[in-house]
Amino acid sequence: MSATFTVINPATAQPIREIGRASLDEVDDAIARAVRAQRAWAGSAPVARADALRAFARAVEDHVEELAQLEVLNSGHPIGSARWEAAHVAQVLNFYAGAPERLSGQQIPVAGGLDVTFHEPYGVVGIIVPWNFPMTIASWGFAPALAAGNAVVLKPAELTPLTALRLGELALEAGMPEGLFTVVTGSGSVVGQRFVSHPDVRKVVFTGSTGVGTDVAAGCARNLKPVTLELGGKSANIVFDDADLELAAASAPGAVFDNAGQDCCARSRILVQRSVYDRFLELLEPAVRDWQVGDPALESTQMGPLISASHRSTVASFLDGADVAFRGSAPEGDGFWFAPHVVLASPQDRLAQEEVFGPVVAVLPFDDEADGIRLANDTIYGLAGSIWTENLGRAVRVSRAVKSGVLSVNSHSSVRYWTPFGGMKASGLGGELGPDAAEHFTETKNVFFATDAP
Ligand code: TXE
Repeated sequence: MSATFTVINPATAQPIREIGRASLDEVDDAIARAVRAQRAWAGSAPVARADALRAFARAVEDHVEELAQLEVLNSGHPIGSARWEAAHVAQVLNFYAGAPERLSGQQIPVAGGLDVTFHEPYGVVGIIVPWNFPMTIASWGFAPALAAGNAVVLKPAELTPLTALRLGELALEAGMPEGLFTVVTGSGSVVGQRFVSHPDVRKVVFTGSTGVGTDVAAGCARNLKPVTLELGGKSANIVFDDADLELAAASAPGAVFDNAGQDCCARSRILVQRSVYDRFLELLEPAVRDWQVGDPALESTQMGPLISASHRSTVASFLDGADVAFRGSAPEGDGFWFAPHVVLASPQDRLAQEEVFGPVVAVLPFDDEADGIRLANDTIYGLAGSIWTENLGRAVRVSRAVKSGVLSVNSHSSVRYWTPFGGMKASGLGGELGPDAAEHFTETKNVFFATDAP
């Protein structure tokens, strides 16, 4: 096996850099250093950990432009999105910097003594990150894990390691202890699997495909190791006939074509009530044609290329035999470009069931509220979704009935780090973000102190 892999710019198909492929021994070394660093970190004063995380956040803030430019180069994200992502990492760090001083246990009334609980860190946490949002998804794991007193070993995706590597450097530059947060590059089968099998990694956080996530969970089960899974999605954008159709249609492209559809929350099925189906498609067409696909370095660009040539082939395969209603545009030439497509589909079509992870949206009609809910729930996934209606009662009923972890009414809300995020069904296990995420990186210890005189 080669000791390096080549990172490619997806907008030009040109190589950018060679990155080391860690061996098993190198992974084990990083874990051993993490074990040592964690002991000192967990033993330090809560305020010291809070200050260290705030210093890390400031270092990220000071390098937002550099991180954003790296993401444009490595992932083809439009510069506006990439700046948002880099700033988001700093915000996530700042938010969880409050956690060390707030991880309070309980005092539980008992006879003959005092009973208290402690939130003990796991020790070393292994975080496995996909290529679609390299910085943000990494931070959702490492910020609360560090805040709770753990050390972190982080494996970025082979395709997109550059921002994670830079974040690892910035942590050290900001004064975080050596070994506490280590970015280990390499393959999933070596580095990722070692996080699963190594006895000193006490929790794993995995974001990626449902297939690999299931294997990771099975491996963690064999080692009795807790695991958080953020997996695929086939989220529904449900448009009722009483909705503000203009707004629903104007916002629909952003909800699925953002990041070229390579978003676990992409609203990749638009379910439209039959009575407004034709009108909605009329309104959607100009919005899709106006969607700006091109050079990610330009401020005006809304969508860049797909991540790789092989991923482009996978996305293209979904269009075999599909009924394309209309499409947007994309540049010609080098780079892994793919135009946005709107496809008319039936509920059992592959396009209506499987995650495309590209700029292809399936539109399906439904008859009434019950039919819309049935269709929304008619996939193995349950991550996100949007509901468009002016009827308050319906908004409440439908948002309770759709089996998804993150829903939005009359908008397509993006992730807010201070609110919980996580999927149901095949979209995941356990949650991330929100007020309780640091606690997810601890286990509760209960201690009884006898007070009765002997
Ligand atoms: O994901 P993988 P890939 C979906 C999406 C996409 C498909 C494939 O449909 O087209 O998955 O993407 C590491 N043990 N999503 O191939 O393979 C791997 O190195 C431990 C949806 O990138 O799941 C990478 O760091 N780790 C999703 C990470 O797991 C292993 C986001 C994800 O890789 C491993 C990404 C193993 N055996 C892809 N094999 C979403 N919905 O957000 C691989 N890895």
